Amino acid sequence: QKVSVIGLGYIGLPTAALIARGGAQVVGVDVSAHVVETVNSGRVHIEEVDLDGLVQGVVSRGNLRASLDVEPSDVFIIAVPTPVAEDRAPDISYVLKAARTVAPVLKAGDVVILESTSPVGTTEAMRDLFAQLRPDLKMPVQSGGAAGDIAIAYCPERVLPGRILVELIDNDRCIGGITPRCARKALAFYRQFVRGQCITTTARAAEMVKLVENSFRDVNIAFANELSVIAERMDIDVWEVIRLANRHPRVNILQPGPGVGGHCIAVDPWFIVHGDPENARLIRTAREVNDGKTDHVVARASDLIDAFPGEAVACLGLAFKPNIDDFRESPAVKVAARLARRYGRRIRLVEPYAHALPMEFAGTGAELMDLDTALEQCGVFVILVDHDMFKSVPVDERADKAVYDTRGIWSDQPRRISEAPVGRVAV
Ligand code: SAJ
Repeated sequence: QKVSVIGLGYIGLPTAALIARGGAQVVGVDVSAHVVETVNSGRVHIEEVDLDGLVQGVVSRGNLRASLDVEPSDVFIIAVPTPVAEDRAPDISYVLKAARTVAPVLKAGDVVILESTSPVGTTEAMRDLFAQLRPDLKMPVQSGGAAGDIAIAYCPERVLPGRILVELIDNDRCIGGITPRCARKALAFYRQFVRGQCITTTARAAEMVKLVENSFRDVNIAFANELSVIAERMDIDVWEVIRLANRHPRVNILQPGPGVGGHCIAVDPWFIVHGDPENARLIRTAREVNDGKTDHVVARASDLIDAFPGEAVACLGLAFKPNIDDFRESPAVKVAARLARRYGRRIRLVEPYAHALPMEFAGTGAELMDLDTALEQCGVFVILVDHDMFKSVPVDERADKAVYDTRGIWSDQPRRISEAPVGRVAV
């Protein structure tokens, strides 16, 4: 069996490597010559637990190779980006571009699977493009149940960065076929390497499932973020309220923070909103609440910094979530960069996972600093990420600090009275 994976990113490369480990001949296709060269030399261009060893092994055994060009195969997996445009409209141009490169090499019996997070209808759009480019092949059609010469399916991934290789195998998969026969053919393929349950449905439903999963999380985080703003006004500890409310057997509130980051949860809900703007009211509001939380944190942190003029400010954490080195789309970077632009040299960035100053801070005067030095030199602390390293600072080492804690990790922090004439600052 020969499998081509189009797009060697965070999903495509681990997927290609896992299938190759199972013994298939896998070709990873990417538009970047750098990515192709890196993979062909047995190395990786992305950080993911255990991925380097796996890629090195399958490349050296000859099961995985990378190429700039698409070749004839039995199975094609498309895993390319689907960003949102400035106007929040989903951009499926990379999917259609990938489909255009696959079309010329398609033959009867092939299976084409789209894995990219996509707005509802994208798999059908891909089918229509194939039909246009390859009139010699019979395409699967849902109504009437025509079998088609090729099988086309949608199968979203739902892996968590940092656990990708484990979750690719263990997570349940939802496999949506353009027709039931398409779904069955894709199912037979995934069963070879997925240990979780594989459940078939329609392509449209599977597309929606992926969007719904991340929107569900976004809405729930928005609930926690909205609560945190209300509780702050009422001078109540939101984390205590959530902890106590979660003792109810049917309540499970998530954690507030400085906003929602990453490449999925803050993006995918817009695909639903764009699909039905009139009815997707809660989903849109959740996005606005979560983005608004970042603005709120900047304003409140600025109040605190202004209350202690002349003191150095430590921003703890830049990653988009705890204990990882991924800074893309990170609300912590957004907050710290805005503070750095405003307060310049007063801002110190404490991020054990950063080796260099991220470009957002260039020219601001802000600098990277380790935690111990920050504890010695800074009077004001803005906690943006709940890295384990920050959680473990004992209270006696920070009792004299003024703290704005967006993650609720220093719940025993005593309040510090402002020395500035603005009066007492609730921190
Ligand atoms: N966050 C909070 N409070 C919480 C939980 C998360 O503020 O209680 C924030 C995080 O700090 C982070 C953001 O949300 O900034 C997203 O983090 P995450 O851990 O919720 O999710 P991701 O983006 O790493 O991965 C998500 C996962 N989706 C779901 O949990 C529904 C993952 O399974 C998906 O595969 C991934 O999106 C994706 O690629 O779609």
